[in-house]
Amino acid sequence: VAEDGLNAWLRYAPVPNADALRAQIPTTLVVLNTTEGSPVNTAGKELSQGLKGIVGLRLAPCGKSRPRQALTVGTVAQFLDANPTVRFDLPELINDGFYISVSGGNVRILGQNERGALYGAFHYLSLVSQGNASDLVVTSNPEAPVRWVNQWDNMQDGGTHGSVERGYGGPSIFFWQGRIRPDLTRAGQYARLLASIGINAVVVNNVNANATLLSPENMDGLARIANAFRPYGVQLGLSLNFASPELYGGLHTSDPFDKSVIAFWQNVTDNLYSRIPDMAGYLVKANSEGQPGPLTYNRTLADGANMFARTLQKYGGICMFRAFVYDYRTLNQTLSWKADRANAAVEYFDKLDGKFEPNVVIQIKYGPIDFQVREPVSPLFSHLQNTGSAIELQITQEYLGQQAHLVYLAPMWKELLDFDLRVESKPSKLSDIVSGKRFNQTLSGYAGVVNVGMNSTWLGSHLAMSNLYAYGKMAWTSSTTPEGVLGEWTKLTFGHDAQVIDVIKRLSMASWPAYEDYSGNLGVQTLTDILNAHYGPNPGSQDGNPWGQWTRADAFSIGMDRTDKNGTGFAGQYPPEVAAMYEEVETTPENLILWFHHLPYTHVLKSGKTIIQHFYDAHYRGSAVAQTFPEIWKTLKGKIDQERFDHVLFRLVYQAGHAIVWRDSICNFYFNKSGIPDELGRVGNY
Ligand code: GCW
Repeated sequence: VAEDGLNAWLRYAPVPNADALRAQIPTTLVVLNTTEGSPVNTAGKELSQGLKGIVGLRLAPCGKSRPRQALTVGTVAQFLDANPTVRFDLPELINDGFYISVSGGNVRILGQNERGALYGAFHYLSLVSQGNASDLVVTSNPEAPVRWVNQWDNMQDGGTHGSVERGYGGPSIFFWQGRIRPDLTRAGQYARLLASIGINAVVVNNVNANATLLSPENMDGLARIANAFRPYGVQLGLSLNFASPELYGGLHTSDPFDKSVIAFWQNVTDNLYSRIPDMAGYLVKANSEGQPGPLTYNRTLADGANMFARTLQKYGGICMFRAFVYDYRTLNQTLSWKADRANAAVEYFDKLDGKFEPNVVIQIKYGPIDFQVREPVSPLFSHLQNTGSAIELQITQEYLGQQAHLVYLAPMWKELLDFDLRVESKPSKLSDIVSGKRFNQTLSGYAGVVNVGMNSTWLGSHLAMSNLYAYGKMAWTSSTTPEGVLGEWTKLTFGHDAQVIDVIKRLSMASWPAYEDYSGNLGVQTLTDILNAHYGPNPGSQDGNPWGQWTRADAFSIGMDRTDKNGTGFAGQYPPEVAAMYEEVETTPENLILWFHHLPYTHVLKSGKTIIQHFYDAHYRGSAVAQTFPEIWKTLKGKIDQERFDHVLFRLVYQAGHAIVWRDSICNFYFNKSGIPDELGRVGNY
């Protein structure tokens, strides 16, 4: 089971209609590139292994003469080379895209490039796993070229292991004792999972980066990680510490305009590319949360990003530059009603649009603060029209229950991606901005903070893996539906039993709304402990903290006034139509009302309830929903293996209990603040 956990949705378990399916699949496999380590060769191995597991078919490699019916995998170019006489309508494929045709006993899986061929093989196996192998034609292209994941892996954690910041699945699969692990088996297994959902790069180290990563020994180690990734078409990316010239290079400055600094970085890049010719590029967190950056030298963020980007250009590498820039030392809520961390990204980046090198992509967290249970879409997406952007999502559930709570995130992502920013009063869905379509950008896309670890479930929880699966699928096709992709994942992970699929759907689809209900509703932020753990209820920490994550709760009222007229002005950072909507209490969607407005607890919502009553009711409702989770799960006893059954049950029981802790601490806290008892007599001094 532990091993199956590692295989996640790639278990290749036998399907119920295996015999019928097997009869439809050719028995000869033609692999158009058999070079060991090439993605096409990997595709061939996956097909052999997969079809053996799923339908019990042993594919025979093709001999000298080609049979008339075969399963063929390779790139379009390789196929045309090998079959000069075959008449063939070329599919319209872009980079990484693939084409599958199943007809007349022939299966052709062709990629625009090698990686695309591998994606096609995984897609085909997924179709067979879901019980479908008959006549079909699929042409699939990714919406965006950047489909990366980020790992916040530290090289060392005082002890021996590399820890993972905000990681809940054990120590790093890459680092150990300040070095790269000698055994990188897990790195390869991770790349395999990622390739199967279309992810093309992994930034392996934490954005709070350690400069010692740049030692020759560690560069050699990074090359070994890249080698483990390469058969899966996954490229390696690196986070850099901006101050490395001083911290590691012995220079007296890290000023991006200093010649020796520029030479230092060019040398680093050259050394990396001599070892890893296909490196994806860099990720940089600068001038944020105490990290060094160009502003320290009175240079702009663009000056900083461009310095890295230029070193990468001759290699085709990308510099992902994070928009998560804020200086918490300047935030002091007692000084000003207008202070607002949410304003920072647009303030820093707006004037820089168009000043970035073409291989810079601005990586923007979905909301203006920090992975809260509900945030409005970051307005920065509407400001960068001449610069590529990528949305940063979090698969690891930092504020969202840290994998100890089931929270299926795809519904939240879908809402964000579907949001229309109405730039220049034209349709401007977030998904069309990050696909590059809306502003004609060639480099743009998705970055997901995943933070898997050595745990045999990867994320620490079996059910949490649906978030990773959905992330990849949505980054490929943003119109992917949360329910559809969940059903697919469940079939691949837990089998075809209709009841299993139904139960996991019920639990998962109910989970984000429930978590929002018991952790922080009406857009007030996740009312968690903001000071350190970001786990469990701590509404008291939501004000007076130095992180600028505030609710401004007092005895009478609550919420950040982010209006233009009275507040922090954040609402005014949106294009006019959206700004107008958020500016007024009446037109602000109620699930964000306290994000944008400071209102009395007695303010009456559209439901007729006061804000405080809504708080009480929502917290009771959400925790009641969580109470049903273990009971619903128990109906699956005997339907899935005992180990996974118990593992999930343990977490759901815990979640049910913790939801009550959440409910009671939040309700009591706001009762104590406001003195207003619950109309239903559940909260108050009775
Ligand atoms: O929300 C904060 C997290 C930090 C993280 C930071 C970031 C890696 O709590 O752990 O640092 O965001 O995204 O840079």
